[in-house]
Amino acid sequence: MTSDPLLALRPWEAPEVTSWGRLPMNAVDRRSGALPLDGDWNFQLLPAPDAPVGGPWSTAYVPGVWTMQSIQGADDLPQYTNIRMPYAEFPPLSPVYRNPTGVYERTVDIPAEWTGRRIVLQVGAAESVLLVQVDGRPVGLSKDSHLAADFDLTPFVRPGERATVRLTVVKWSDASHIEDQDQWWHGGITRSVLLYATDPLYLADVTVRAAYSGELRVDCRVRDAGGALPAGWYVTGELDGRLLAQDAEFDRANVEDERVSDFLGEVRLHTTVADVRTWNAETPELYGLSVRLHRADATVADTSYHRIGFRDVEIVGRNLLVNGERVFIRGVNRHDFHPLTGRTVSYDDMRADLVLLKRFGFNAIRTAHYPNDPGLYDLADELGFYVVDEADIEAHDHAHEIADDPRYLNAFVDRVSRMVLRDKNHPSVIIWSLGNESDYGANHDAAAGWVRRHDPTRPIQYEGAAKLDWAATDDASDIACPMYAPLEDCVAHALSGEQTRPLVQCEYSHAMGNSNGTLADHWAAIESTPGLQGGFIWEFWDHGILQDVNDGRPVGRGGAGLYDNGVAAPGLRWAYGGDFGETIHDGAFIADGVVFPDRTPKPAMYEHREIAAPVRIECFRHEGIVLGNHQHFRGLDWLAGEWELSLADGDTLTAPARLPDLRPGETAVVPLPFEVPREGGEAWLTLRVTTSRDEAWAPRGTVVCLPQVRLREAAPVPASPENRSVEVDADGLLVHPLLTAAPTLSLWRAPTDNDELGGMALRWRTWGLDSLVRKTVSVREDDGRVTVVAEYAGTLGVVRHRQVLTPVEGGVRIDEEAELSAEFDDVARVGSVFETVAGLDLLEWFGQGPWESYPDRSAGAPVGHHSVPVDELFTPYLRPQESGGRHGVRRFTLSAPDATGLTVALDEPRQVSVTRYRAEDLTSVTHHDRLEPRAGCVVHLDAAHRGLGTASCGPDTFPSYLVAPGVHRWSWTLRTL
Ligand code: IPT
Repeated sequence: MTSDPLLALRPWEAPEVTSWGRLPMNAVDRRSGALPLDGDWNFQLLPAPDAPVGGPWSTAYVPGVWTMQSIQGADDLPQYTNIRMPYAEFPPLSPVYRNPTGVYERTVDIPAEWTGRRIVLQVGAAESVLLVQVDGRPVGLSKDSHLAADFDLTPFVRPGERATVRLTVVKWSDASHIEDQDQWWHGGITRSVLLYATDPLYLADVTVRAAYSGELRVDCRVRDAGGALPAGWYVTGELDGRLLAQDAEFDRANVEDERVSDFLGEVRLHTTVADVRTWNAETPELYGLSVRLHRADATVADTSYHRIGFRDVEIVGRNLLVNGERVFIRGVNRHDFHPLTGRTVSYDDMRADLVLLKRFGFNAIRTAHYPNDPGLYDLADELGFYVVDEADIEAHDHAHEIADDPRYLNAFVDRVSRMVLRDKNHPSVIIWSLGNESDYGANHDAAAGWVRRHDPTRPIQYEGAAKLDWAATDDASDIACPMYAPLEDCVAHALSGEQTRPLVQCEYSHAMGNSNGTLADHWAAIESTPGLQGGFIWEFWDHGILQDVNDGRPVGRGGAGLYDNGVAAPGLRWAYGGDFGETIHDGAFIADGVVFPDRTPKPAMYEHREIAAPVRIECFRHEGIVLGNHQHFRGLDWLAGEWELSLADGDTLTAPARLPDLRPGETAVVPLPFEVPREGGEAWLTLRVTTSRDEAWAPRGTVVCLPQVRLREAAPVPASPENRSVEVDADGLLVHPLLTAAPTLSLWRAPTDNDELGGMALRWRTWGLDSLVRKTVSVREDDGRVTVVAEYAGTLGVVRHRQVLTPVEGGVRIDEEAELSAEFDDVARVGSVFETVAGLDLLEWFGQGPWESYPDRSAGAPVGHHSVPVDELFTPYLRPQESGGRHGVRRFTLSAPDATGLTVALDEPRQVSVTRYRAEDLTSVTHHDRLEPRAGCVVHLDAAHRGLGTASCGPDTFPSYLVAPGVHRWSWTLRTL
C-alpha cells in the first residue's frame, strides 16, 4: 500500500497548514446514533512519516495512545518533559529520522440505509497530525490534538459496501511546538472515532444564548450539502417538552414567516421563559433543548439536543459576576489523565473526578491546558462547575519566537475559535482562555479579536498577557490571572486603588508531594479582600503511570484493580519522568496533584474541603454559636448537622443539630447544645455537616465540612514526682523496655518536593543536618533525676541539647532544650525522635486529625479523639518524603492488640509523626514501592516544625511558619500502659 499522497507535502512541518478537508467545528453533538469505530485497528508504527508502510501489521486499541499499549514492534514509550521540548529542532521542525508515525487501518461496512445521506467521519482527537485516507484516496488532514476533526466521506464511500479507512498519526510536528504542555508526551488517537450520517440538508451549528432573565436565543445554521434546497423546510425548538416555535418570535430580518423555506443560513428562535430556574454551580438547573430541522412534510431531517442553563457572566469593575453575584472561584486545574490509558478518559472516570471535586468543595475547573474531553463539559453543566475553557496552545520552550510568528497565526486563531465553536453552549463555561505559557504576541490578539466578536457573552483570560501589567486595560485578558503570585502581591494590588479587573490566579498552591501549605492563609485573604476572587490549584492529578517494574512498560488498559488507596500492587509502581528510560525528562514534577494517580485524595483535599465550607461557625458567644451561610446562591436546607463535643479528659458526646434557615451571607445564633462545665481540660465543639438528601454528586449523609470552635482552654495537669530513678546508659540515652532507640534531637526531615525544589534541602545537607553526630558532654544524676547534655555537630556548627529526665508516676518526664545559633535560621524541625519495639500498631491521640496535617496545612483537621493503625498514618507520596505528620497533638498512645504499649503526654499541642520509616529511609529511595517498612515505629515529636509551603513551584511558606533560631524548649511524659 502506498502512503498518503498528502504526506508528500510534508504537512508536519508547515504550521500555516492547520487542516485540509476538515469540516467546520460546531456545537451539534453527533455521538448519539453514530456508528462507533472504536476497538482494535490494524496498526503499524513507522520510524518517520515518510517511511514506507509495508511492515507487518499488529493491532492497536482505539481510542488509546500507542505509548501505553504493548504493541508488537512499537517501542515508543511515554516521555515526560515540562517546559523543554524533547528534541533540539526549532519550530516548526521536528526530528527527521525519529518521528514515530502510527498507521491505523480498518474496514468499515457502510450501512446500506445511509443511501442518499451525507456520511461523515469523526476522529475525536489525535496527536499531533492526523491524515485520513479512504480506499487509498486522500480525504484530509487535521492538527489540534484535543479537538475533534470531521471529514465528509460522502464522495469516498458507497452505502452497502465496504471501505478501508486509514488514519495516519504523526507524533512530532510544527504543532508539537505549541502543544508543549507540562505532561507526558504520547502519540495516537485519544478519543473515539465514529461515523455518522445526516440528511444532505442538516443543522450545521446551533448557538444558544440563555440569560439569567429567562431570555433564550437559539441561532441555527442550516446547510445544504447536496445542492438544490427543497421548499418548505423549517426549524422548531422544544424546551423541556414545550414547543418553542409556536410562541417564539422568529427573527424577521432572516425569514418571511415561521418556515425557513429556501433559506440557507441563520434561523433564530427567540423567546423568554417565565419563572426560569437559573443555573449556577451550586444549583445547576438545566433544561433540555431540542432543535429540529423539519422537511416540508413536517418530518424531522435533523435534531440537535442540548442541555442548557440560564445564567449571566459579566465583569463589572473589578468583580467577576455570575448572575450578578461576586462568586469565589474555588478552582483546580484538570488534565485529561488516566494511569492506565494516558490521555483517554471515559465518561465514568470524568464523572468520578468531578464528583470527588464537588465533595471536597471545588466549584471551578480550568481545562489545563487544552479543551478537555467533551463529556467533561456535560458533567460540569450537570454537577455544577464554573469552567475556564483553555485552548490547546502552549509554546513554552519557544514561547517568545512563536507568539509573534506569522506562520503560527492560523494555528492560534484556529485552535481558539474551534474551542469556542464546540463549547459555546455550555452554561458551565464562563471564561475562554487563550492557552498557557506562550508569551504574548500578535497571534494572541488575533485569537482574542475573533472571540470578542463571536462570543461577546463571556470574558477572555490569558495569563501571558495580563502578567505584564495586572492593571492594564488594553490587552487580550479581561482578568488578571497570574500564576503562583505571592499572596502579599495580590493583596497589595487589590488595595492599591489601581486594580482594573478581577484577580483570579490561574494557578496557585502547587500540589507536588506533601504540599499546599498556607492554603488557609490564602483564603482568609481572598475572602476578606475585595478584588480577590480565588484561583485554581495546580493541579488535580498526580500523573503517575502504572508501570510493571520488571519489564518497565506501562501496564495499560488491563490494569484496573491493580492499585488501591494510592498504592500500586506489588511489582508495579507509579512511574514518573525518567522511568521509561527517557534521558530528557523532568522527574517527579509530573506528580503534583491533589489526588494520587488512582484518584485517592491526598490530605490537602481535606484542607480544601474545610476552607470551602458552605456553613461555618463564625464564633462562640454567651448566647450560643454563631453560624453563617457562606454560599452564593443556596440556603442550608440541603445540609444536615450533628454536634460533637470532644473533651480532652473525657469522651466525644454527640447531639443532633438543627441548621437554621439562612440565605447566603446571613448568620444566626443557635443555642449551645451541651452544658459545658467551667472547669476541666480542653473542650472542642464540632459541627459535622452532611448532605441531608441525595445530591447528584453525593449520597445523603456525605460529610461536607467539619467546622469547629474551642469552648474551653487546657488546664495544666501537674505530674506527681516519683521516688524512683530513671535509667540511662553511659551516653545518657534513656533505657526503656519499649524503646529500641532512645529519644535524641532531630533537626531534619526527609525533604519534601517543596524542600528539594525550593533549595532548603540542599542547604540542610550542606549544614550536615541529615547526618548530625551526637557527642555526650555530661550526664549528671541528682536526686533520681538525670540531666544529659549533648552536642550535635554538623558542618555549620554545633547544636547544644539538654534533656532532664525526671521519674514521674508511671513513667518519666523529659524536659528538653535545644539552642540554635543564628546561622541555623531555617531548619526543618526541632524535636525528639525515638523508636519503639515491634507490635505497637495502633495510634490513638487527642489532637488534630484524623488525616495528615502540618503547621501551615491544618485548618481541615479538627481537634478530637482519633485512632488510626500505624500503617495507615503514612501518606504514600510518589517520591518518598516527609509524610504522616499530625499537627496539634496533645497526647497519644501507641498500643498492641493486648492493650500494652506506651502513652505520651505533651506540654503543648505539638507536631507528631508515627511511621515505619526513618527520615533517611525515605531519602534513600526514589519510589514508594522501594520502601522497606520497619517493624517498630519511628516517632517524632517536635517543638517546632517547618511549614510545607509550595516552593516546588511558587511561594514558600510564610515566615511565621519557619523554625526560628534561638532556644527551643519542650517537655513530654512517657508512660507505659
Ligand atoms: C506552570 C504551568 O502552567 C503548568 O503547566 C505547570 O507546569 C506548573 O507550572 C508547574 O507544575 S509554568 C511554571 C514555569 C510556572
